[in-house]
Amino acid sequence: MTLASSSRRWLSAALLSLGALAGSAQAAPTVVTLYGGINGFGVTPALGVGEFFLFNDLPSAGDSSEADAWIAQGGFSALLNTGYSGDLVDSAVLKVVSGGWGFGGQASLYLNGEFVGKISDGDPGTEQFNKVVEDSFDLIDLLNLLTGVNDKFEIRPADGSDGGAVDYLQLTFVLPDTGTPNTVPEPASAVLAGIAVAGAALARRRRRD
Ligand SMILES: [Ca+2]
Ligand SMILES: [Ca+2]
Repeated sequence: MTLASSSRRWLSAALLSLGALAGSAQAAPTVVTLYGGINGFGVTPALGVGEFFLFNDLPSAGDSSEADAWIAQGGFSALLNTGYSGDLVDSAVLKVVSGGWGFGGQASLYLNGEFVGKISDGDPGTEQFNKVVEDSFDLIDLLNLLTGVNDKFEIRPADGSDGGAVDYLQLTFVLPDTGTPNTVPEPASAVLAGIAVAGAALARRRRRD
C-alpha cells in the first residue's frame, strides 16, 4: 500500500467518524459505472448466478467486447469510462458476472494491464455446460491504475482456446459522506458544554476554599 492511499483512507475514516458524531443519517453517495445490462445474459428465462447454460444458448460475439454473447476464444476486453479523477473514495468494488471461463485453470481479471484477481470457475468440465459466476474485486488499492477514460478491463483465460461470456461489469465507488449535519444535538457541542459546566463547578469550589 502506498503512503498516499494509506493517508487517503485514514482521512476517509476520519470524515466518516465526524459524520457519525454529527448524527448525519444521510446515505453515502455512490457512483456506479455499468458495462452491459444486468439482465441474465439477455436470454429468456434470464440466467442467474449458479445456473448452467450451453454455449449456443447465447449468440456468437462479434468481437471480444460484446456482453451477453459467446466469446469463443481469446477472452473478454472492454473499455470503461470510469470517471475516476483521484477524488477521495471510501470504497471501490468491481462486480463481474460471467460464465464459461475456467478451461485449463481459472481466468484472470486485468485492469489496464495489471492483474487484479481470479474469475471463479465457470467451466465445470461437464460436456458443453457452462456456469454463471459472480465475482467482486476490491479496487481501493488499485485506484492509481485508473485514468477515468477508456480504462481497460480484461478477462484473460488461462488457456487461449477457452470460451466464455460476460453478463455485465459494475464498478461502484462509495464517496465520503459530506452531507450537512441534521438537527440532532451534536456530541461535540455537548462535550464543550460539559467542559464549561465542569469549569464553572471548579470555579465555585475554588471560591469556597
Ligand atoms: Ca469455457
Ligand atoms: Ca447482460
